Amino acid sequence: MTSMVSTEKKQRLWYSKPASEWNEALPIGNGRLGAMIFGGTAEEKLQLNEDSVWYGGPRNRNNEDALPHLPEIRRLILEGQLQKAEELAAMTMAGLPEAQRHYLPLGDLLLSFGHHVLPTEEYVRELDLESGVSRVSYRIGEVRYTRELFASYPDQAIAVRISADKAGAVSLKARFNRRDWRYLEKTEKWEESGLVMRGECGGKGGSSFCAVLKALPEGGVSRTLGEYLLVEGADAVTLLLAAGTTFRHPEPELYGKRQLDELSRVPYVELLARHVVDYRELYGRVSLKLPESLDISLLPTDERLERFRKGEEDHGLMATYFHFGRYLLISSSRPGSLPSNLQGIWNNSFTPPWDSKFTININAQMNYWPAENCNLAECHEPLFDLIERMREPGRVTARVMYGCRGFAAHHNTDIWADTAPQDTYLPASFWPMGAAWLCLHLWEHYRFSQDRPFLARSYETMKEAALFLLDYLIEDEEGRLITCPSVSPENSYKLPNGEAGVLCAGASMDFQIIEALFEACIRSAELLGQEEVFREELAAALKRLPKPQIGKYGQIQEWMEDYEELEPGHRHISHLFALYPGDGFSVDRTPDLAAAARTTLDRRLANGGGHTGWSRAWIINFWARLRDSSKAYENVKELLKHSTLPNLFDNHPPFQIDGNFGGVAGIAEMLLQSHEGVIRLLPALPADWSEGSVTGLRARGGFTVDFTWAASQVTEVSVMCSVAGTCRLVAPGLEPVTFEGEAGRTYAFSSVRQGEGGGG
Ligand code: FUC
Repeated sequence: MTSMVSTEKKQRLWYSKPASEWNEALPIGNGRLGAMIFGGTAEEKLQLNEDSVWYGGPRNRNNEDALPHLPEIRRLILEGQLQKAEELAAMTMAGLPEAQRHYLPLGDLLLSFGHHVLPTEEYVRELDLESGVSRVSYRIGEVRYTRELFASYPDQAIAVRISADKAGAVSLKARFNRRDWRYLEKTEKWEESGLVMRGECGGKGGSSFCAVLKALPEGGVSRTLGEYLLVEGADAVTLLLAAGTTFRHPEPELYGKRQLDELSRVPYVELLARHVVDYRELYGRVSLKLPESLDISLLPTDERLERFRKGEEDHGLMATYFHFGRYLLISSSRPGSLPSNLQGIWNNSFTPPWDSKFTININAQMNYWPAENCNLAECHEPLFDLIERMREPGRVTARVMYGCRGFAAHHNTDIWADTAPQDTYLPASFWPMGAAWLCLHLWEHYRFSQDRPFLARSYETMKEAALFLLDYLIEDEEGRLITCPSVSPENSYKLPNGEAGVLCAGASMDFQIIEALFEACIRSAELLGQEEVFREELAAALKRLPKPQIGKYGQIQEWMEDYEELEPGHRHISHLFALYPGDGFSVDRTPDLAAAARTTLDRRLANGGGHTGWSRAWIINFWARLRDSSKAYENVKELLKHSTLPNLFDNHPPFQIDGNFGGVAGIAEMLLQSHEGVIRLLPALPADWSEGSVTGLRARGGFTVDFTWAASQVTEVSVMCSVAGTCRLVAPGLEPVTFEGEAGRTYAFSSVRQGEGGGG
């Protein structure tokens, strides 16, 4: 097999050979339906996913023994009798059973091309990030074969187009598989040009699934034999695939067949055009240019990654990583889909790591960090929908486990919005802050969009999360309001007597989240002109929360007491929540806390921190907020070197998508920040990125910003105001500017001649 070096210059991942394993395959997705494409020549495999294929139905797993034992657990913790407290909590607080539901693969579509006797030449496999299309192309003898694959959001189907430059050269056999044909009920033909695969996801109340395939040959014929679909002697063929479950459709088979019947009347070029238009509308909003060496940029992606690991510079690869992350969000989270889970939507395991569900003590939130600042706010919606669905189960959890009002969730949730604790893993399970943290995403969406109707709709949800906490907080001996029991996800501490503990009274992260949520509720109620009494109640509670403390090493204390951490290099750095994604710690407003945050990071890193992809990605965002460009940059490089798979998926290990999204957010945060009422450009620009440009980044306040820089100074900037408001702009190379923006107008500034530019 010979490889071909591309001469075109576009944002893409490309490879000169088929994927030899899943971590080399390329993902396509429309938020709901996804496939991993291996790109084999004689045999092609599309490993398929549909976001609602999960094992089992909804359950009430709340442990009724929690509430009667809560006072005892609290007393034991406050008296320092941790082992007893933990033993009791493990039995009385654990969900029944311990585990929530898990995500499953839909199956495989196997294509076999029997024509490959001669060697394959000029092989290229690519994922074109600019159109959201994957292609496989190669030559056998005199014939060039091309495969084009995409997952269309407007048409809710996967399309595979196989063509050749010689008439009648396309023949194939297609069939479905699911775990060696054991985890499906039936595969059968659908008339002479289609196949159906159906089955049960399993478990009581679990969904049924169905996938449907249809071939539309041009020239040649299609027919079905047994469970095979055959295409013979065609000039080209379009394969369309639809799938669904009873989670959304009472009769998924009927849904799939109708879908494909309708789509088979649409010419392929139109399907492709509709997909590309839809995809580009999102992807095209942002561009990023960094200095790039043309020589390297023409090499296959895996080769570039390998060189990068060995220390070769490749800013272009970092830009591709940034764009690929945006591609992944568009492909795994669209209105109407479930949120992007631990693996986005791409999972090939029937017992995936951490169930491939939603871990809400960092991971699911990190998936959505780039949604607002990278101008993909629509992709945030599935998370908002899940939060809404969590309210009712969360009310039951709040009431049954804790006797509280409002709604609560722990460190995981699943397709059914389960809010009872997951696992009996003490460092993580009994942490009641999941709903509160998620609700801050509603507030962030408002901060970026200034969308009042959205805020009005979301306010009650945020308020319910706050109500739970108002009730959950207890008064300590000093009259402070503290959380108990809780944990600092997922670290343990050492008591002075040497005993190790995880359950605690008052993890620093809790107070930082509560402060952010209560302040968001107060601000929202003010903006909506309502609930003065509730606002006062929140404000009074805020005054009684413990303040962040600086510990004996000059670090931010992780707990209320200055305990030693059991793992000083722990991957979670929860006590810096207020640095990022929160904004309570600030270089300008709270320099002492910012300095302590820096010490915290230095200590974590010196002790081996950042060893998982998402942890490294969080660290990038922390350094960006501390405006330390070289540390932020160092960690971007580490993310690519040590936590990135050949297909650029993040490697926890194993594959976990949060690091991709956290990495994208971090790069954006290095270029633009807007959390302090000011748009600050290039707050953490690495010296190596001294030239560049970016367009389409969003800033809080309803602004969209394009800018160019040279010699690390901003040369041109334009700010589009989607709503009217005051804009403060700070950028190296420009005098600080403040202006009253009018809705719909764009304001331009340059380092040479400053002033207002073209409106409109
Ligand atoms: C948290 C993390 C793990 C992993 C899991 C999905 O529990 O501590 O590293 O990311 O979520």
